[in-house]
Amino acid sequence: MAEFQEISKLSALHPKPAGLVLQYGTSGFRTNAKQLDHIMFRMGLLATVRSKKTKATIGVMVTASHNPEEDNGVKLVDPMGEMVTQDWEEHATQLANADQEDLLTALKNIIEKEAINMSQEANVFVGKDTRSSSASLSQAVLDGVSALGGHSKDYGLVTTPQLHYMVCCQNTQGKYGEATVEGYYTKFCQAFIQLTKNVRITLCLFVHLKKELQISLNNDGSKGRLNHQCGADYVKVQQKPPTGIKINPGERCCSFDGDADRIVYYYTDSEGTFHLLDGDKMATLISTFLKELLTQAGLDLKIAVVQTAYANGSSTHYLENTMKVLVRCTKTGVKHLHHVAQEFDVGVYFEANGHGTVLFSKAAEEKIQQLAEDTNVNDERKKAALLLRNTINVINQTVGDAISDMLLIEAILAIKGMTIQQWDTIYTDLPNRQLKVKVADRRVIDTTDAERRAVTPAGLQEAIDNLVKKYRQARSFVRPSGTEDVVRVYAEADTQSADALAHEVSLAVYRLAG
Ligand code: NG1
Ligand code: ZN
Repeated sequence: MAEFQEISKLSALHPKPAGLVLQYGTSGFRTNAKQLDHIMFRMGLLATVRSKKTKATIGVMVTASHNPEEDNGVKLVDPMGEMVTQDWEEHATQLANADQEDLLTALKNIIEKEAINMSQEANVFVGKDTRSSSASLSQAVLDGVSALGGHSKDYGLVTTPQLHYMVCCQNTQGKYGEATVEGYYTKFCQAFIQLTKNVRITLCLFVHLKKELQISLNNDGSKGRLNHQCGADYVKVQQKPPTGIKINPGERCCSFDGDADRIVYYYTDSEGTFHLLDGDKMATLISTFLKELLTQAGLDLKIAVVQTAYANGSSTHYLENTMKVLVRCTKTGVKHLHHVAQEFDVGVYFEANGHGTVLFSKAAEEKIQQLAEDTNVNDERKKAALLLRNTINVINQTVGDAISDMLLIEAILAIKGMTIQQWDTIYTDLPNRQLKVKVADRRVIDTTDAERRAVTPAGLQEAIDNLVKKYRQARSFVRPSGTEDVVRVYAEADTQSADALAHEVSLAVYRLAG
């Protein structure tokens, strides 16, 4: 077939370095940008085939998120804006690792296995981050799409959540919004104005809310290296503000990661102490707000918070025991959280590192909508239903989105008349520490119970249990990272002795898995 000839010709321009093996992990392919040209071309091919299979538009995002500037990566976005399925992750790995001369065979295998109708039209949306390598790498994706005769739309510089949003809008015939960057900003900004406008009407007697949302931008990609001593990951892991940013006491700050799907808040107090408000604090604020509104609206909808093992123990304790909210723990990686959140009417999910959003079931959205339009309900119920409806509109339900999360948090703080300090004191984080350990093969560590216990190597879990016993309110676990060649160690305890516990557990990892 003509398209296969085109692939042979074009793939020679994107050759695979001999011996390179990469795996489609929790966040797609991610490694040094120099090794990715052939991967991008091949993901262009795969996205085209996926589009033919689903008869829908597929997204390809070129980014390495929070990784250093010299890395890059690629992720595929499925029709409703969700991550691709497990089977297709495996196809991606197969295609990526096929030797140059076996590429066509590998592609044909996928086409056959999935019974793809090759005459079906294909559409692929492509986006990229601000890394210097992203321009040529996204061009390689576009080459892959055109090699198979697919149509592509290059959105250029966009955030990951914007691309997810665009794909979802396109495949729902505009029901979710308009599939343009302008459409994205219009939708979420209008929802924010609507949400806070209602507040002004009801609370203007008590609180002076006549303020616009004033934002001052730093490290916006116009200069400096992406994520270098800044960004959500830096702030969260280092537990300090980005280098070179002047923060006045009590000033509300937030940091996004390299592709703006993560956000963390922070401030420094009058003594100069740094305070971080991470994904757990956001999940708590948002779920409390939603639970109160659901109660006021008299809506019997099941709300749950989905976390990972990295969630601070204090947050879980507060949610379960004070807020009486159902909490579920899953494996690391947004797709796991997303799936569990879909089981509830209202599923609030956040990774501690600030990646998260809220999902509303179709039934929940309908009930809220009906109540908001019902003329026979009392004012309190109606007001709550309207707030809920506007809250839904400000949330990007396709994926965790730093911009949309920021607007939601800002709206909630404004509605509740809360300062960042008051939000921070809802519960106190247990001191904690994350460390990375380099071992020969991190896959020797296998885990269970949502990654909270190590099954292999023998003796490791027992060693961790014995170390944890020496500390109060302590917890520690280890797992192989899905995005870096390291083992991650997490520890928390009642004091900053969590640092010592993390260190001791790291030594046990060296000893037993090194
Ligand atoms: P790994 O490298 O598997 O720990 C990291 C984050 C995840 C997730 C992915 C994707 C931590 C501890 N892990 O995964 O939460 O965000 O990157 O970007 O923050
Ligand atoms: Zn990211």
